[in-house]
Amino acid sequence: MSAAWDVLYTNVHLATMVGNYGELRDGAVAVKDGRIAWLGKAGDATAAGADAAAVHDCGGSWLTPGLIDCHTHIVHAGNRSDEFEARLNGTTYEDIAKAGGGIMSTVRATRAATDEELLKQSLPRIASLLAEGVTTLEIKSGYGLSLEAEAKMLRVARRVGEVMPVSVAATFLGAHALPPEFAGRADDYVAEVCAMLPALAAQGLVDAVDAFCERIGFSHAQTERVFQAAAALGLPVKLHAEQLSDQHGAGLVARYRGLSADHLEHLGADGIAAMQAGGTVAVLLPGAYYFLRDTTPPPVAALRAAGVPMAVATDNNPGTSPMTSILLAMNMACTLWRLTPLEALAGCTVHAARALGRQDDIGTLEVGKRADFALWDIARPADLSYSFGYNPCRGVVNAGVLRQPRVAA
Ligand code: DI6
Ligand code: FE
Repeated sequence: MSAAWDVLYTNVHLATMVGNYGELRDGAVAVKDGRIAWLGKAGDATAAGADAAAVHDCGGSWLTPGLIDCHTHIVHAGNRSDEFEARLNGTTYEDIAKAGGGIMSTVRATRAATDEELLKQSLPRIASLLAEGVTTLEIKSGYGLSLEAEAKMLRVARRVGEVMPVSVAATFLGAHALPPEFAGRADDYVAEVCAMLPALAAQGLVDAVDAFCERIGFSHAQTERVFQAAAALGLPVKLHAEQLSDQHGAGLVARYRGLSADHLEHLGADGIAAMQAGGTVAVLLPGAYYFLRDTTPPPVAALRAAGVPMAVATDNNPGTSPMTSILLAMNMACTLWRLTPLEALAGCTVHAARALGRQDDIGTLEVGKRADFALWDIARPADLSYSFGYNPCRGVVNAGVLRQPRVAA
């Protein structure tokens, strides 16, 4: 007779992230076919009437939904530590840009890399996130800026989900920067981006469409053209909005019922109201704020008061956030911007799932959801936001399978 459950994870405290932390001490979770089949008090598991083919003793650790990094540019070639060092030795941004540095140096390196090289360079960064309990990862294109090179980035993003125990959401960010071939012809490049989209979507490479709406990126009108191309294909949109100035991008993405508006340091009251009405998640990216030594925090209190869900992500990228720690992003969101530890954890679970449009599948511990878990050697969930530079993850479960067991403390 086959057992009703494949695995029962027991001797564990649960933070279901339903409601608040949804704490359930001395709990157990049953998995069947990669999904959560049952959860409750450990003592009730037998009464629930099912037996398990295997039992995993979690040694009194905490179990949360697997963490979700819902905004990254983690697939890219090269890095920019040379520019970091040059700036700290007195070179200006202007000098760096004149010498062909900045984002274009990453575009050159990414264009020059083969699929295999791009994957090889990206995997150690991804492994760092996965070791901290990440089970879902969003990866943007945007350093190719041609059909061929954007397709390569998105293929590599898909490949990451095949070779690593993580589910990947691939986002097309063709409207990230103006490639040199289109200098002075931004509208022509936007037409090119809109033309790339059907070809990339037809290859199954696009889960969502993003753009960089900024004075140094693309205008409100140009961004809307990209959104129209996405809408024509039924693809959801998200936006780098109000990072350096208020372009009213959050209002635009909310009008398209977008999944998320990201960064938001310069978000105004109109944008908050639009996001509230549109059900658009605010994705907060403290790594970029820290690395750029920005001084204008996003309007966290107003977002909270409006009930706009807030997610937290690494924004891993070589220019403004070379950060490969989601736990550090949580700590920064609390220390720099006064999120509570509960908000920070919700920001990397339940609200991050919504920012990817996957709230019915991941982000909380609920029967029927994907059995993606992180196991932690902590005293209480707030520990995840409290310490920094310390990794208490003792195991990661992907679709029910324990993939990274570490030696129990
Ligand atoms: N906003 C940023 O901060 C990064 N991209 C974006 O849209 C910068 C990316 C880079 O400098 O490589
Ligand atoms: Fe970004």
